Amino acid sequence: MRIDVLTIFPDLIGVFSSSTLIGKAVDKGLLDIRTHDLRSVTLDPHRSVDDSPFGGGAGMVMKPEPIFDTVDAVDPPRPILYLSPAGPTLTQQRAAELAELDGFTLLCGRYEGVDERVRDHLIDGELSIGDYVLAGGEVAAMVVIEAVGRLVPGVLGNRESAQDDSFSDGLLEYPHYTRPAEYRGWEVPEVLRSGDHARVDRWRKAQAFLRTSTNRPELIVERGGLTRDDQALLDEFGIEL
Ligand code: JF5
Repeated sequence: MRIDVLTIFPDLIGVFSSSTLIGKAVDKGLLDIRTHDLRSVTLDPHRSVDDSPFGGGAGMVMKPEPIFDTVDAVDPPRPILYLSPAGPTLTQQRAAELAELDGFTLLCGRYEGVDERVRDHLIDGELSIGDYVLAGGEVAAMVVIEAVGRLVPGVLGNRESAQDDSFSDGLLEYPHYTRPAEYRGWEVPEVLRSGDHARVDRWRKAQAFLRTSTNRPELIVERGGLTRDDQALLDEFGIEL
């Protein structure tokens, strides 16, 4: 999968793309991440990528020319997605859809954002990572690359399969424990040490329901509520939602 990133801070994306999970996937040839410095196509002595807004007001706006010229020069993979809090929010579902593509491009804004003609005539869509404002799109781009990249076949090892993730069945993750079996007097639940794998699976599912109901009740509603089987599972472990 090829992911191109258009940014005025290519080094930020570069360090991320060569580190940890994503860096290993790049080394294995599974991901091809190409960053393009929007300043490198500027011709003026100051290498300007921004200018003051028509109509006045605070802040600066990203000029259209460096963005259009970079796209013309590079012909990056489509869709071109502009990272902005005004876009539809990235979800696990959307990440999975992006992971099916051969590639896509992320445009990182700074300042007050891009000239509207970039929105109207260049990009294919917008993408938000949540309802808060960042100083620029680069951190959001890294979030998208990591969320999508780890779903590309081969990026995660068998040890860390994406199948078991939170959200893969619309529920939050069940609690995890490792050794020691007792730490500072706090014991690992007996069921996890029982060797009864079917009961372990049922306990984990019940715990996932409990955690989801407590922290994110709307996710239970979105699943269509509890089935009779779900309720029986909760009853088995004496859990009341
Ligand atoms: C950005 C102008 C874009 O702040 C964000 C963002 C928040 N959620 N998702 C993305 O993007 C950066 C900053 C300034 C446009």
